[in-house]
Amino acid sequence: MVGFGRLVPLHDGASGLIPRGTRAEVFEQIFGVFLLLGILVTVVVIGYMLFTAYKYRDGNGTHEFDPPTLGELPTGDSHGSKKLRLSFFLSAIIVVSLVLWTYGTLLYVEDDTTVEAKDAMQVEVVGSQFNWKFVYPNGHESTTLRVPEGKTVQLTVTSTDVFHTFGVPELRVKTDAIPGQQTDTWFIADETGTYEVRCFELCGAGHSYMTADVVVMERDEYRSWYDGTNESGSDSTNNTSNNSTNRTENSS
Ligand SMILES: [Cu+2]
Repeated sequence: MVGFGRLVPLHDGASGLIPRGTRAEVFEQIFGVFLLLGILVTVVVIGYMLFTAYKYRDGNGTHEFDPPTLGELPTGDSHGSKKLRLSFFLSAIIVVSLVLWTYGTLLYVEDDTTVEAKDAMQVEVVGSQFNWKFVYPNGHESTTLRVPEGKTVQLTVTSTDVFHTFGVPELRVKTDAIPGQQTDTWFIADETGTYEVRCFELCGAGHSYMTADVVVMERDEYRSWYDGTNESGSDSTNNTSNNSTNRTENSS
């Protein structure tokens, strides 16, 4: 499982300011940057507040400074207004750069052309009440998505009935499944294992049970499995001899 343990990993495709890599890595970097900035802002704000509270604490009526009196308006040319302008200016720079950086990063995540250029493997995803069906380029259909590790998988997602949302939380994948439309998304699974697919759009009574598995296999293992589905032709019915995890695919 890819957790938040590795904050801001900078290996592989990380180049320049905008992070590259799998979706999980990209979202971890966004999380890391926001976490660091959040900590920084907290430390500065709380620290300055405590410092000010101490500096201007109530003494014995003796003050080293000239405290404002009730009803006195702040004047524009004091030391304080410079500080106010500086802090406002700095905050604006931080917020604007953060917005631009996040936007650039998300553009990379959503960019179809980067994915297509990388010799991605294509799988169609069809959602229906209440299951997911995966269709491979050779016509093989399954209710389990099998993919090789480390390879870009491009998904074309649609639905046969109502709105669904296809999502694999651990791989940071989520996209709408809309009848009559196709939405594209992609992911790269770095580690072998089984990941859970869920529906993220309340679509009816069986919504909570609308799950499936993504099985990430070693490349050779995947190759031989996929060749096996190839031999048996491109029939569109259940192919139980090649996939023992097939479930019922038909809904009413
Ligand atoms: Cu659903």
